[in-house]
Amino acid sequence: MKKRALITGVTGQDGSYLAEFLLEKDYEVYGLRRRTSTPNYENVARIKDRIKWISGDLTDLASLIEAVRLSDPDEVYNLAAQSYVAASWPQPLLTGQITAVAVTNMLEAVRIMKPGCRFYQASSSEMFGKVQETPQCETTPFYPRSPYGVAKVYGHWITVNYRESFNMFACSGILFNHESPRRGIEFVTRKVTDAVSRIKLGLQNELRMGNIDSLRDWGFAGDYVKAMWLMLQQDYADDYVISTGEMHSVRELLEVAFSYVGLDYRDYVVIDQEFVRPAEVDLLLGDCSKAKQKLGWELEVGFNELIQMMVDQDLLRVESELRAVEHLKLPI
Ligand code: NDP
Ligand code: GDR
Repeated sequence: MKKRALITGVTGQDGSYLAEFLLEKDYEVYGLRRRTSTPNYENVARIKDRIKWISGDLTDLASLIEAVRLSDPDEVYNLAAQSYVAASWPQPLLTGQITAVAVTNMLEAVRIMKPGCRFYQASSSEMFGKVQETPQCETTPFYPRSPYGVAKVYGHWITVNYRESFNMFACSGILFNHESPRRGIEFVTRKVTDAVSRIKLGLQNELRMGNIDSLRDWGFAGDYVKAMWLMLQQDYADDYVISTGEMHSVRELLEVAFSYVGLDYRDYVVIDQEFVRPAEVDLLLGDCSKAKQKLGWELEVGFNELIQMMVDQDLLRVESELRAVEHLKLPI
């Protein structure tokens, strides 16, 4: 019998990598997708036909109950969220509904329909916010600095609470920033690698940025989804920090990305208050020794390699967009 997994947020960065990983492991993969006027399958294009699609929204409990009934899953990965920190100030209530309260919807759907199923909650290093110690590990107190961070703290504790109240196999992965060529274009790594490609190809001549002194622990999304799966293969449900244990500033990110194509970021970057946040998380650095020890998890892609991979992919994409535009200009 094939194992069955239900993934929420499957069209996002992590969902797409996780779906590929589970399909390789011969899982039947069910993907929850919210209805939109123009569906976007870009991240899952290569595996779209191998995913069993279920329509639903994290804020609609009835649709989640139906999703669990239809998929009858062995494992549920709850990755859906309003995940962009900067958007959580202008949309704090929406962020609270999707990123916080809707975690209870998903847990309730599982508790009602399939309480024996294993559950993964996508928690975040943003919960550490104004960090109380460095590096941050599973026991570091939370001090969130954005409506998004506050929402994730709720999602984290409700997952722990369902584990303790109903004896559910519910795990919370406290993942530090992880990136890839599939990262949403607004997030800082992708914003930079996309801009570097456009500047290199003569389509853009400046890059407007917020606080370039903040420090992050950036890893590769493809490595991080393996940790999600490993958490659900253990004998006991638990919570784990997943990180690289290395910290780099946004400024270093700019240096690596621009110098990779032979440019100096100082010639192009303009600081713009529009991208400075009302409250900042100055630094994040994870200690993932528990995951290494108990899950045997290891990362494969380092910081420079990650950023260069993203620049390479953006260059290819922007070049092919350019070719398409040139093609359209040809006389017919
Ligand atoms: P993305 O923003 O790329 O993906 C979010 C996904 O959630 C999308 O598929 C989106 O669908 C879906 N979604 C949003 N709202 C709803 C809703 N109301 N109902 C159903 N689906 C919805 O996020 P990532 O892949 O980067 O992150 C995955 C999870 O991990 C998120 O919960 C994020 O907060 C968390 N996280 C991410 C980290 C990172 O560095 N990437 C670090 C730590 C935690 P649509 O395509 O329609 O927009
Ligand atoms: P983050 O990621 O907030 O850490 O949340 P993001 O890439 O948006 O920001 C990282 C840091 O870069 C600084 N920054 C800018 N950020 C953006 N987006 N745009 C800019 O122009 C810019 N200039 C400077 C930010 O201020 C910040 O310090 C990500 C998300 O994936 C969350 O869902 C996840 O939970 C956390 O990582 C861990």
